[in-house]
Amino acid sequence: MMSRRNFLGTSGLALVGASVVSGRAAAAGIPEAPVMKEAVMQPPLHPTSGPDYQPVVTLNGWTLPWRMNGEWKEFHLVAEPVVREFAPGMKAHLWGYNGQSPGPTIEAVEGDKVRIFVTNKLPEHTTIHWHGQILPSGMDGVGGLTQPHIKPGKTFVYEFQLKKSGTFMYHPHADEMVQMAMGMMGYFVVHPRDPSFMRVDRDFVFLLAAYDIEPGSYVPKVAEMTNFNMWTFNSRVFPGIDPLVVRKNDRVRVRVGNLTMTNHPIHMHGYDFAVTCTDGGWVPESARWPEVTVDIPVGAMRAYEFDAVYEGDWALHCHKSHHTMNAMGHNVRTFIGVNKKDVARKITKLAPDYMPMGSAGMADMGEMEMPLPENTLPMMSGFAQFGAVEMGGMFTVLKVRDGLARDDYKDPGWFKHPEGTVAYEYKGSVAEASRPAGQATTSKDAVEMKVVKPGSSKGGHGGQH
Ligand SMILES: [Cu+2]
Repeated sequence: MMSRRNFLGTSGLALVGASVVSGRAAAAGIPEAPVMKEAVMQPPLHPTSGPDYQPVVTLNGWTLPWRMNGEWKEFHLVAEPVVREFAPGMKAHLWGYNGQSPGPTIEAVEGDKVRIFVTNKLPEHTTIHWHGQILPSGMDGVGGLTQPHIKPGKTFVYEFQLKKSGTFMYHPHADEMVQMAMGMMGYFVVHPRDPSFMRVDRDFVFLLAAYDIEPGSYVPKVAEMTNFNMWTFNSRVFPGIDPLVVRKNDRVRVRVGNLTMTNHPIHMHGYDFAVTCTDGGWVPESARWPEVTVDIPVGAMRAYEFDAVYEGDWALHCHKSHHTMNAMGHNVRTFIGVNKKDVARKITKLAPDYMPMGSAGMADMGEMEMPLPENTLPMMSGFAQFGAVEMGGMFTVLKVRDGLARDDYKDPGWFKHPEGTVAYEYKGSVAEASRPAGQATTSKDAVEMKVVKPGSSKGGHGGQH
């Protein structure tokens, strides 16, 4: 009957020990609020009563256990400061729910009566808005407009019946700019009452969130509007994001919600797919069209589906190339085609370890391990079976494998490509293409970079813009 036991009951399938869940003493009449300490994907939480459904899995996250109290399904969220690891090597001091940011995913069934206790352990007031839910106006969670704010130390109760199935989100509607920049958000998935409606075999959820955290610091700059340096899936960055592990021939759904301040074109390799659900509801079959990239507008959710018929390691990422980078400055100069030999000779006299970089592009940064300031991540990192992946931020891998067990989400390692199916080097001779006389094409014609005295009018390439 207690939520904790439901949760531990799945531990046979657990990817990590149940010890990461620590219960709290339940106050009289209030269900306990389980807490997650680690950013590791927990196994799907199958229903133990009510209609059957295929539970979702939350990338680097978990589902909030509940208890039944009469005809009410009761949950307990605690808004509080949390520490979230973005990837090994970097931790952020955020605000979230029940020990993590994003908060735990809430799952329930169409028609359920839900009672959600919200305890505020933040230093300022908060509320929770249930994005996309059809509910009484007074349960909509807009501080000042539909309810008094929840003061620090207080607990409020939200009660409503779930009118429709679909994919919804939750987040504060109080000091919103600060509280969402600090990571307060979560998913609210409502499963159809008819278990066969829109049934899939694997159902992944994650939220897009962006942070601006200066290298060497821990707290996001909450006033930042555009210039973020950490682009995350569920407040994790590559290579810290879970892969989406899928059994060959499974029907798969991926639900992506955007609570950042810009749109994200989410692109998945290897498949075409169709958007089957938005935060407004299910998309009728006659209104779907094929896509390989789905743009997720700000404050919206898109769920897409496909049959996992093609085995392999398939990249899944935001197509804005700056969003697949970790901490970087955007005023880095372009040195492509610049010959730094003269400049390097002079600098190494003063700093023997100096490495000139960027003359041929920036790929060398993905392979080199340079010392970093405390608590930040390299701009691009991550290695796979063929070398450096040169990615960061909003990037992960869909891994489709034959013969997995039903609820097996363990990382299967890198794909073993069938012989003769990997791009290979041509070993024959390559003839020079003929070009018109006098057309400069190669690096021997590159611009020479010169060291000039400060203040010299011939600033050239070293000058300020
Ligand atoms: Cu993006």
